[in-house]
Amino acid sequence: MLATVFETITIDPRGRAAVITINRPAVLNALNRQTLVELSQAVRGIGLDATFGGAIITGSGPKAFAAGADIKELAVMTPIEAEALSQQGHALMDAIETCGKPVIAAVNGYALGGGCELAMACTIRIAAETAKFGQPEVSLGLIPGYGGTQRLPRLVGKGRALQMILSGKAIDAHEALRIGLVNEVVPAAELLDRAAAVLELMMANAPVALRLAIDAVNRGEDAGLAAACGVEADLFALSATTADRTEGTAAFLNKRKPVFHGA
Ligand code: CO8
Repeated sequence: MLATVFETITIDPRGRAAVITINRPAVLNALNRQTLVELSQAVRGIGLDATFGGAIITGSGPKAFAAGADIKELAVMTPIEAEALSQQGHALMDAIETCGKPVIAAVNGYALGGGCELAMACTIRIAAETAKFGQPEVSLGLIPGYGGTQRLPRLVGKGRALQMILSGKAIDAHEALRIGLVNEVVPAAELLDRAAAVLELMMANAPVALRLAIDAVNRGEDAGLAAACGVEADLFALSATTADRTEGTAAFLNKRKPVFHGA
């Protein structure tokens, strides 16, 4: 189990899921340096902890998932500090993408700037009807710095991404669904239950296969088709070495439920 004590986030087990809640409601869960560090530690810890099969990231309070990087810090940073902070944010997003387990963003309100970038680094996004998404950095004289200029076009296409990034205007949850920024929109009261149910469906499958499938999608994303299919073939071969493959195929052929051990 994760033993670390956190100040800006909480972690609550919910079955095999770890629910990570960003807990700075007075500033709409703005992501300061400490929050980035704590989220990174939490995600890495969950990735290595066999008691957890996946995670949900959400925000405390009814208003915000995360209203961006903490503007108090952005107001005074030097360019060198800005680069370090940007790299720290990238390290967090990378930790989420490579933790080997599904991580669902349960977006309960504002997901702006770094908050939108955090949601985009998650495996999938489920939004409350009240959620809002945006990259308002240009209104502050900045540009997105936690991967937004790269992940947003990959998710919604270049034109829509540039419209959001250059206008700085937020879109609502239904528009986010329409353009492919989120996977589902649900009533706010049902958000956590729905995220947990979707994660449960994923976690019922073979853990190593989940890890390899996430890896195949992420590593193939920027490669040409032939190279990406090469990555897939290698990881497919790796999946064929697992006890879970033996169990999963035997269970199907014997018309019973598989019991996976993640090996
Ligand atoms: N940082 C710090 N404090 C914040 C932030 C933030 N991002 N967002 C809200 N707060 C604070 C407010 O200052 C306010 O504090 P106080 O009560 O002390 O005045 C409190 O939270 C409540 O906020 P509001 O009163 O403004 O609440 P409203 O309901 O009126 O408005 C909004 C909600 C629309 C979300 C509004 O708060 C807002 O526009 N927030 C800023 C959104 C924004 O611009 N986010 C992008 C930040 S830039 C960024 O994320 C860059 C990421 C990459 C960084 C790379 C590092 C180098």
